Amino acid sequence: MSMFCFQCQETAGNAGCKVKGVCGKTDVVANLQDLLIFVTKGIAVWVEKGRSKGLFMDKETGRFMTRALFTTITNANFDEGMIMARIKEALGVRDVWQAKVLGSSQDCSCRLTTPECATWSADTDEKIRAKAAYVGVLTTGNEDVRSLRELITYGLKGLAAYAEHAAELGYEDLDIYDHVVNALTATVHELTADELVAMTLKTGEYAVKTLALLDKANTSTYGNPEVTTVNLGVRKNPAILISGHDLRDLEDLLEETKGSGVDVYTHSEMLPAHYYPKFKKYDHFVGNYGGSWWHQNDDFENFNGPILMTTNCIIPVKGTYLRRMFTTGAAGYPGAVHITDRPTSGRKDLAAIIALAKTCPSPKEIETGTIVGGFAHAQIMAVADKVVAAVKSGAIKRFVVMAGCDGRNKDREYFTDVAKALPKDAVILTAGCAKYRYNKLNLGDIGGIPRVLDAGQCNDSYSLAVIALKLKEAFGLDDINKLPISYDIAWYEQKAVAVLLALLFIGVKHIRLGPTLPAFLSPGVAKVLIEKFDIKPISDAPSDVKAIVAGV
Ligand code: SF4
Ligand code: SF3
Repeated sequence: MSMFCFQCQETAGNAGCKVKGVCGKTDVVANLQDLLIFVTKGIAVWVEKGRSKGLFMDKETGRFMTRALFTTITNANFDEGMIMARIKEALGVRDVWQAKVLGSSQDCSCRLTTPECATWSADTDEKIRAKAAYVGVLTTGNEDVRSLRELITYGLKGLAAYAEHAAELGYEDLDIYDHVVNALTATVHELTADELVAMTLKTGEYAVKTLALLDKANTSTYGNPEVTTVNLGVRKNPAILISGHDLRDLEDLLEETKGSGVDVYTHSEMLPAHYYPKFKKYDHFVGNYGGSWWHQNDDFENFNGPILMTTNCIIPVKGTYLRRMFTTGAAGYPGAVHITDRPTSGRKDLAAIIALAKTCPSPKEIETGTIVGGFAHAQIMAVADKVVAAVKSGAIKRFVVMAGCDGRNKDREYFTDVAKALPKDAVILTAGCAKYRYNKLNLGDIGGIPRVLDAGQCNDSYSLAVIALKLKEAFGLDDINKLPISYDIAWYEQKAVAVLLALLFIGVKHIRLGPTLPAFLSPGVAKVLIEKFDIKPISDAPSDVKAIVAGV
């Protein structure tokens, strides 16, 4: 075994990638990502110790930790050099904290232990690579403790991604960064299983808080999403395709391409950007191109112009488009040009991507037509009376939350089958790239309310929680689980883990999860989740639709 990773749904054999990632991550990159997490835990240890000496978290450290966690999320960064550089930076941040905490006495009077992640160091790439193979998931021997430590870590990776997007828009919360420290240190101290379960749920609470912060950042900056018809066709101009989740990067791109003759299209999780009022003013912001992330080999080849990957999900490049692919932020891919962070004021330097676009042919048309989205919480609340009346009259009998991720696994056809088989009085609430399994099916509407309500990116999952809580209020219910809402969640990467923990925190039970239950849940931990929250694996579409209709 040269690596071990089981953080995503596509892990080899639903057990663990041991030689190379199914995602395309090499063993070297996988191990370096483990080491980056290890050293980031070391930073957390010194911040925690610092509290007893009156030293507290600052924005730079919190931001560094969340960026480091985000870098290791599935399909964000495949670039060995970038991860190596980040490990060295992390060692530097950790050393500064260690020096501050120890002061001149070199004595830590606090009673907390000092695990190896807080003290190990290396001064060459060779030593870093050598250590990287020995700090991963399997260093925790007890299966249940390992499972809980990883569940917390993956929830944190998702939370960190959301925090990072909010921070890009100038919204940060030291309390969230402090939770990152608490949760990371919980994975290195010798805690009981009960204490780790409590920290898992606490991470769910902070996932809600972080999603709320991101919602505030997005809506304060770009306005509340509006119901919008998005074009799927193409124009004759040269163009840039932007993918991933970062709205600030899109804003920079739209501003920099203004008047240049270069059009901008969204791909995959960037689709919901069209719903924001502020982005509607750009007449060169043309539409959405292609499907969800795993179709990118075909979509990017056909697009003809440059592609900007702002975050996950990147897949291994096949074909000729690598010379047209750029990454930025936490994303990285060997051979793709990386656009550096924006200066303190101003925009990212996108000159290279725009210059390349001007030399490229216009995108090849792969489909035509439109899709409709923009049903985030403010829009739903604006028509809340209509929705409540439709439920009371029986026109809408059930809402089915089918949010989450898409993926390559063939079993994901289940989600298309469920969408098709649900009765005409059921409405699907979605967010995330899971929607691509059914958002082009034309499932119709109920009295003007579309049967697929897209709240946005996985980053907008907060909307689904707000909608559920508001409906609970509107119906005067004392328990969110009494609403006519079923949860049929598709997960793939760690942001979905954060969303799952957020749903558990707000009290949602009976969630169906698929296409498989996470491999990182040990039988013991899975049992706790099943007993406490009635989480269940998906079954087959006909059986699940029958159960959903019956409210089971
Ligand atoms: Fe395997 Fe997923 Fe880890 Fe990639 S991220 S190495 S596919 S478990
Ligand atoms: Fe998708 Fe990667 Fe999770 Fe944002 S783009 S939902 S998988």
